[in-house]
Order: sequence, then C-alpha cells, then structure tokens
Amino acid sequence: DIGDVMFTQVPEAERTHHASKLAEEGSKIVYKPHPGYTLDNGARDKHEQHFGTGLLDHRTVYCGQKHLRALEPFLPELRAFSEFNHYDVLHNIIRYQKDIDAFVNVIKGALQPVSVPPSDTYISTLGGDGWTPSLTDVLITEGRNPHQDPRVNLKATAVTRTVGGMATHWTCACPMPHAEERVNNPIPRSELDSLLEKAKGLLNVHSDQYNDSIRNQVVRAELQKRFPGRGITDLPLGVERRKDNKRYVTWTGADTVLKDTVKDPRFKLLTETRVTRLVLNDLGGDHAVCALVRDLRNDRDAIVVAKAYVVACGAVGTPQVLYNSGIRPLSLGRHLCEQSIAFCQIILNRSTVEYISAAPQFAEKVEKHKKKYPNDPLPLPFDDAEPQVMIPYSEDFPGHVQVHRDAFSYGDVGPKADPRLVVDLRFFGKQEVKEENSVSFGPAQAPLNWVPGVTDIYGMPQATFNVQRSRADLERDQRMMQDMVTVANSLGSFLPGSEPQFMEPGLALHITGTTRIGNDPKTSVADPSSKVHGLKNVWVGGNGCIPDSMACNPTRTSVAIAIKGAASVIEYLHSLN
Ligand code: G3F
Repeated sequence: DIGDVMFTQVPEAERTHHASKLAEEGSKIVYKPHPGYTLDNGARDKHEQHFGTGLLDHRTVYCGQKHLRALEPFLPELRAFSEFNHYDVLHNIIRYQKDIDAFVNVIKGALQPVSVPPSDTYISTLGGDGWTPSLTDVLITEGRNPHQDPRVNLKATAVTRTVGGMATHWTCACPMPHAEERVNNPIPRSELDSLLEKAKGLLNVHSDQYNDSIRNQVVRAELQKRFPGRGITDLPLGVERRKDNKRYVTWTGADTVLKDTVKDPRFKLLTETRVTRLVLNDLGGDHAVCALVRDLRNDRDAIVVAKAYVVACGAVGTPQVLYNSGIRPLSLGRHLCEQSIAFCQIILNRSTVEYISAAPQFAEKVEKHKKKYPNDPLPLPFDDAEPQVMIPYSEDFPGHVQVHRDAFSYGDVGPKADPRLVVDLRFFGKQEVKEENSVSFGPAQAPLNWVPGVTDIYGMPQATFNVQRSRADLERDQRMMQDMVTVANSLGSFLPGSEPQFMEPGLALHITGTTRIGNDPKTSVADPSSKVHGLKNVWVGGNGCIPDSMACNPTRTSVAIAIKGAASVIEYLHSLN
C-alpha cells in the first residue's frame, strides 16, 4: 500500500507532466474524493484527457498495489508534492474566491471545539424510554468535558487539526498592534518594531490590494468622511493580487511562508500524528531528550530525537503538550485573554449605490458592466472585490474594527441579499490580563470535584476554561457595541438576521497569554526569546506567547515573537558545536 499521493495545487505544467508520464507507463489512476478540495474545470478537463475516466471533483490520486511498480520511479517527487500541498490555504481555491459564502462551510468543517460541557448532551425533549442522564450521572462522553462550567467556558473556541493549521482558512488580517497592545511585551520597543516589520515581509502583508475595488473605495471614503480623525485605512492583509489574473488573490499561509523550505531533505512532515509529550532528562529535568509522538493511523508510538524542540500547537495545544510533559510552571495556561466580538451586517445605502452609478471615476467599469448585463439594477461589476477597511485601535476607541466581507464560520449571506451590497462589521474588544483567567489540563489546577479519566478526543489531557470578563471588560464591550451601531448606521441598514450582536465567547480564535513570554518565571512560561524558563532546549511558539491583551489580530505579533525565538534556536545550535 503506497498510501495516497496528492496532486493538489501542483503547478499546472508539472501536474500534467507527471500525469502524462504516468499515463505512458500504462498505470490506471483511480480518484477518490477528498473533502474540501475541488478542481476547477480547466484542470479537470486536462486530467480527463490524460486519464480518460475515473475523475471525480477532487484532487486525491489513489493507486492500488498492482500499479505500484509503474508509479515507483515517480514516488519521491510525488511524495514531496504531497507533503508540500497539505499546507495550502484553502481560500486560494478559485471556487471560494468566486463565492466567499461557500467558504463558511470549509471553516466550519475545519474547526473542532475544545471544551464541550456534557450539559450540552441533555436532551430535554427526548420523550419515551430513551436513556437520558440522571442528575447524579457524571457524563464521560468521549471528548466532552464534565469539568467545564458553561458559565466560564469559551464555548466557540476551536482548533484546526491539519497541516498548516488555521492558516489553511484564516482571514489574513495583520494590523500593527497599538502601543497599548504591547505594554507587557518584554522585547524592547525598537527590536519589537523591527521584528514586526520582518513579520510583515514573511506574511506578505499589503494594504493596497483592494484599491481598485469600487466597494472598497466608497466604503472607506464614506467612513473617513463620517469619522475623521480615526485613522481609517485599508485593512493590512497577508495577500497579493495574482499577476496573471488580477481578479484573484493569493492569500498567505504556511505554504507561501515556507515555500522551498519543505523541499529541503532535512524537512520531514509527520501527518496524522499526535505529539504526546516531550521527555525530559531524569537528572534535574533541565532539557528535553526526545519527543514522544503517536501515529494516529496505527496507534504506534515513536520517539523523535533532536537537539532543539519547538512546541507550536496553538494557544491551547501548546500548554497542553507542556502539561503532559510535566512542564508545569505556575503561569502555564494562565493570564489568558480572548477578544469579544460585536458583529453585524448591513446592506449599503441607496445613496451609495446612486453615487457609484454617477461617479466619473467608476464610469468605465460601470458602463462595461451595464453593457454586459443590461438588466442588472446594480452598477457593480460581479467581480468587484469586496471592501477591506479597518478602523484601527485608538485610546478613545480601544477596539479593532474590520469593515469588510469575510465569511468566517458565520456571516454567510446566501440567498438573503445581493452579496455585492452586504458589508460585515466586526468589532474586536480586549480583555483585561488576569492571572485567574485560564485554561487548565489536570489536577494541579483542577476544581475539587475532579473526575479522573477525562481526556480530549485525541487522548490528551482535557482543556478546561475558566474565563470571565471583568466589569471593565463588559463596560468597554458596551461602548464598543454602541460605536458599532453608529458606524453601521452610517453605511446602511441592518441585514435581517445579522443585527448587532455579541458573538459566542471564544469565536475570535485569538487566545493569548497561555504560554506567555516574560522575564519573570513566576508570571511567564518562556523568556523573551520564547525559550521555556528552566529548560535549555525547549521553545514555544504561537499566540499563547503574547503576554498582552490585544484587540487586533495577533498573528503578526506572534510571528514577530517567533522570529526572535528562531534566532535563539539557531544561536543555541551553534553553541553546541
Ligand atoms: C475575522 O474576520 C478576523 O479577521 C479573524 F481574525 C477572526 O479570527 C475571525 O473573524 C473570527 O470571527
């Protein structure tokens, strides 16, 4: 069994090249559906030409034992592609660029909730004799968490378990953090500035890729006129318009950041693998000697021996792996912050539509559209890019605001309205840094009625949240909601069903602080270089490293911190020689 070989997103030329070689060898290729992937028609036709039959609308190529010999000479190359392509940012797929609402389902499918209290399994309407838990039963349903008090849960927190992680579907928003969002960061100011600049480069951040969009221009101009002095600009995004077709963009993801790195023979990717724990040396426990990993396909354990270890499994997964490794500094999982989200969608004002029809700067595009679609009542070309506008964090309005279209796991429009007129408003609020706001994994920090034998669905210690918004947080949220209503009303009317609302806690997916960096081992997990306090060769990475409360999207800050961390790994490796 050679396993699956993926052609996903292999450049067209190379894809057909391999395809024809394989066809010459007379091997028969059977395609098997792969969730979330579709081929655009062009690629599909080419495949059909080469293989004649057997193509479904997906990209995975399967071949059985008897074709192994024919394939053998190409396997190393195909495997290399296969590993590389697991990383792809899924919204680079044309299907989702054409229909952003369809992408909501991809995100929903990718997100796996973290702590689901068993109370959610009570079925109050279950009549008859079906089994339902009694008051005294403690429910140990696989993956559910009897320790989770729903009142302090981050119910919408979720993780993406795939190579490339959340980067396979993230929004790519990369604003610069405001000074108030980096007060606890132990990295000196000017150094952090230059790291943030480097992060911008790695993430390919641009603020001008939506300049040509009519909607972007009118929304931005309207907001700038109504709210002068708030620094309204285009949203900095990890994105670039494609050179060969300006209609589409390339979003940044692990694939664009790592580029050729993955082709380095020293790079090995273990998919479908759980990192169980790091194993520390017996004497003193001051360094890791190996990582214990489990191949989830056959439940076989293996050890990985390295000189340096970096745990970067997300803001919940990283402290989870450390906890399971017996690395449990006081601050682990604590000082957790998550953002509140106020959300609504509006339909643009009539006057805005009239303005677009009459504005000379849009005349050429509008004329062209009218000519092609004389019955369309709207003056907006179907391929006009969505608005991507930001109201940045400020002392007076300490929230991060995105005025855009982003079908995240919510906010699809479907047949409700003409999507060209819909604008989403997302306001992200901070949370005070409090030690007691936490995610915990086991008895050391567990409540008294601790139930043993509870693990997450992967057999790891179950994450339990204890997060509350303080009075100051709630008052700030209230002001933020008021601000959102004012801003929304300036642009249009609320889309029924998407009226102003606070979203479920955790939905921002921006947890910070759980493995925070700092100089004091009592209040942080790692030093300013992300090296875990007290350990010589273990580093952490990801949003958990951020020691501050942030309103804006944390990725750029995490990447900045990680660049410094990477330099310290290199320095450590050199010191061994
Ligand atoms: C998006 O619009 C933001 O840009 C993300 F950062 C955020 O995680 C998401 O919404 C959550 O709803």
